[in-house]
Amino acid sequence: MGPESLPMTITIGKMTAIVVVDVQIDFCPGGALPVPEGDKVVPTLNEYIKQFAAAGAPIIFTRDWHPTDHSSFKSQGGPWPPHCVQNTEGAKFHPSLIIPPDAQIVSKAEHRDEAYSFFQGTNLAEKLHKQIKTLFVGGLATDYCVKETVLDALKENFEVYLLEDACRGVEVNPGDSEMAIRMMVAKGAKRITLDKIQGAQIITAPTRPTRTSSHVRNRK
Ligand code: VGL
Ligand code: ZN
Repeated sequence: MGPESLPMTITIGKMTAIVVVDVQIDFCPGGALPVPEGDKVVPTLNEYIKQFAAAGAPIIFTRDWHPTDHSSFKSQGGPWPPHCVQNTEGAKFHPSLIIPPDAQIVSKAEHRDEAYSFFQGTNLAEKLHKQIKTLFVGGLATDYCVKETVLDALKENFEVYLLEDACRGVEVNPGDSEMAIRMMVAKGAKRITLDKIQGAQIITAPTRPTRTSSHVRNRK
């Protein structure tokens, strides 16, 4: 299947989760490790989040959550300025991000080792597989945590959609985000944008196995 062959029908329900990666103050303009236009993902992500909430689909937020002496910090010989230190202002989610009360929050890189993917160092894949088949992934940064999370999710045999209009990259080297997207797609991720989900009809499935799911169909 080529990248153009998106399925006509996208189903959103209990088996499809949205994963919002690291939309934290430190990764937004003015923060300690700002992603250019990082804050621009917020309004778009909020629209996705509302759609998933309306469908009763699981909503997961990841956060970079480092100790003060994290190995990725320059002071420890790593590549980055200190960022997303546990319990600091910069580690908080962007204030405009909608966080529904029943959302799951997953902290990562809590110990000294760097972990760009939220599957790293957790048994999350195993837990999620009990219920979830498909992950819709967006957030920050396209060329680090989003990329590693998507690639790990594909390795763990999830179906993965990249929210192409709701992610931004650090771009240490110009073109890094584009390259990251190409790699994710090459490994099997499908790109999707809000218009494919928004304005769609949410209907309750009539058959028993999917009874608790809502289906979102594109109006063609
Ligand atoms: C990230 C650099 C360092 C990310 C986290 O969330 O993409 N990037 N730590
Ligand atoms: Zn980090």
